[in-house]
Amino acid sequence: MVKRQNIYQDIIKSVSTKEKLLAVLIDPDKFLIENTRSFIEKVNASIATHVFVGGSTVDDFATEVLVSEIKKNTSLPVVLFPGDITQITEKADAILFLSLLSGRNPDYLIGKHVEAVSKLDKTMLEVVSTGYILIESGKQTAVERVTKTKPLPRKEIQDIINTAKAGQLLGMKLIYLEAGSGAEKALSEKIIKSVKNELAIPLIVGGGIKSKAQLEQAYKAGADLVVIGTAFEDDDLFFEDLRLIN
Ligand code: 1GP
Repeated sequence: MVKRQNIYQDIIKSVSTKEKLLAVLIDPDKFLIENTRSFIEKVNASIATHVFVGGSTVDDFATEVLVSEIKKNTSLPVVLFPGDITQITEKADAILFLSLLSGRNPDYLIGKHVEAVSKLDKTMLEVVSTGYILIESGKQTAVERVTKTKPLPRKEIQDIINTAKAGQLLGMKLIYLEAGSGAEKALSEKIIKSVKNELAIPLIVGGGIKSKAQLEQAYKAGADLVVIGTAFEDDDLFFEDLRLIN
């Protein structure tokens, strides 16, 4: 099986040429498989550069079935954003190997990663080590509930910066600042800018982004890749705002 193994390098290249990236996040738990084709057609016609697949709680095999369907309909890279090891499937191109740096639950810092190794060894997935940082966003999010961890307070900017830098010093390849799916408040420009200024590795930002204006604000503040899920689930017309021009 020949697989793309350059997804991370492509992100690095985009950062150096200042090309901004957008991932559409599909949660297998909330998505009807029969809608895949029409949904992915809209993704293909938009400025999206990646499809992320994952959720906090997903039925076994739902991810594999969905990823296979997505791959049939797009040439965009499909990246796993797993809430659990049951969501690992070789049908995708890459996996964000997420360590929840904002929390102090050893399972989500290293435990599940050890469990994942024998599964990953059987795949050709590109594994991208990612420091995942959950930031308080107005209400409890699924990540908080499932991982039984507390998000970092929004006001503790230095703590957020230090957490991201610790991830970088540990050799992680990406930092993902997360407000949580369906967050009431997306991350502020100040948080994104402060972290970006101190980081040498690419910065992913997600959670609660519902408009083109918010997307542009996140890019302007320094996000290299933005992840949007709920806004596409709630409003198909949102794709119209993000159509590829040309
Ligand atoms: C969630 O960051 C992603 O993990 C996307 O969040 O669903 O709020 O767009 P939304």
